[in-house]
Amino acid sequence: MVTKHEDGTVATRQEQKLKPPPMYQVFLLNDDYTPMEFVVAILQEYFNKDREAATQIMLKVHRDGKGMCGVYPKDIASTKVELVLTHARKAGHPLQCMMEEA
Ligand code: TYC
Repeated sequence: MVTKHEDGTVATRQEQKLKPPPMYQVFLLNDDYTPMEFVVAILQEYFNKDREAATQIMLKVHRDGKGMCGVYPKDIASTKVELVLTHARKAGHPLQCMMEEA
């Protein structure tokens, strides 16, 4: 952008063209072995869901194969996926967690 002042001076400024950062949806995937109670605890601990909301999401994943846990900027989504996978493996469960650009 170019601004001409009355005294003849000229000011330039870079156009405001920055887009908001892309957001990422984090999903849990169903499997036959991870206990329902473990999935509910994961949703409460890492995705700030209360017990009611966590149970609804867990049941949706159980029924439909996949369910959304939250939407975050890339680095936060990626950290949550890593934390969930680490927690699940340490507990000996095959729970899968993934992210997708929203
Ligand atoms: N299907 C699992 C069971 O019957 C429960 C489960 C729900 C597992 C959600 C993973 O992301 C998941 N114990």
